[in-house]
Amino acid sequence: MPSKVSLTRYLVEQQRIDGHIPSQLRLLLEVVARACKSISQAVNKGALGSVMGSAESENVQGEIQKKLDIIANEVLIEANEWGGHLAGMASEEMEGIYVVPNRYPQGEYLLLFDPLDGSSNIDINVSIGTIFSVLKMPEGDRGVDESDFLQAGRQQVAAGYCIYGPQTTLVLTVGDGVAMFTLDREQGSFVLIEENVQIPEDTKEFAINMSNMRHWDEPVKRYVDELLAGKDGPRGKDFNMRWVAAMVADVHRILCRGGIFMYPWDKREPEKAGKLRLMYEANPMSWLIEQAGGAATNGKQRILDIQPGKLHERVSVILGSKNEVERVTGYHLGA
Ligand code: FBP
Repeated sequence: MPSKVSLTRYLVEQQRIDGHIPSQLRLLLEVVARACKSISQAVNKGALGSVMGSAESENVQGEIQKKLDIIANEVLIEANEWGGHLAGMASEEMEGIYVVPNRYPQGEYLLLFDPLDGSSNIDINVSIGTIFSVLKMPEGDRGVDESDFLQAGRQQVAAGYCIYGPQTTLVLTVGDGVAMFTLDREQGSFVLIEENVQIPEDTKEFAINMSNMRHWDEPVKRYVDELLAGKDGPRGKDFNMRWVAAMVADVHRILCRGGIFMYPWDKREPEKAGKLRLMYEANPMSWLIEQAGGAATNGKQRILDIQPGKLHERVSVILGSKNEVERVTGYHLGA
């Protein structure tokens, strides 16, 4: 690999050499990356930039928004509005879709994002991130509405996240494996640090919010009990637990060293399929995990095959090292 490969060069090669992506998608991803760079600067400033704390307003999920949730949302909307590559956008922080004004030619793509995932970590200086998913605008469709966005995760043409932690790292797939880029603050550009990321099929590390144990369904309870029983139990080996309470950070750890992440359905809100959102949390993360050799289910089926019914739909999430995901999914299917 040549000395320093910038994100731009990587995407140009994906377009020109490998023909994986059209120029419009390359340019769109560069706009998203630039927006993440601005968000990273705001996050990095913290209290010095008076961006900490709540915004006294609620989002469509009924959650109190953080100031940074709103700032990140605006940065992504404004950056992508003028790019000309998009027909519309959807965000965790917006009830309805955002239609790119028709003073721009209608773009070929739809962008969905969680502008700042892990909001509960914002005020305590723990990793947070932006998660995004790109879909094609249905052929010949003039004018955008919510139904255009309701495509199964397997139809994504790009997916990724940018984690704002000790480093700012962008992780991306366009269907040709997973690549990681770290922001070189001196140069102001993302530099390739790893290509063809692979997740080990087995692991000794699991991530779940254990405080919800009494609310879990039997298959999850059985699976976690066996992990906790360690080498004296049916699994015959010890497991360690991690929980950052930011999906972007827990998934990044799994892409770096393996593991299983679970936010399953539980009895607290039985009418909801889960806590996390299908379109701009579970789908992009599931495609990244699969592109890195892992697996992602809702306990019963492959998340990328779920046909969405509404924009802010929730889903039970089990993803990571293949053999562990298949085991807990098997427990749900009565194996
Ligand atoms: P948002 O912060 O975008 O609403 O995401 C939800 C989330 O923070 C996930 O990132 C994380 O995995 C989960 O909720 C943590 O939930 P809990 O607070 O129950 O541990």
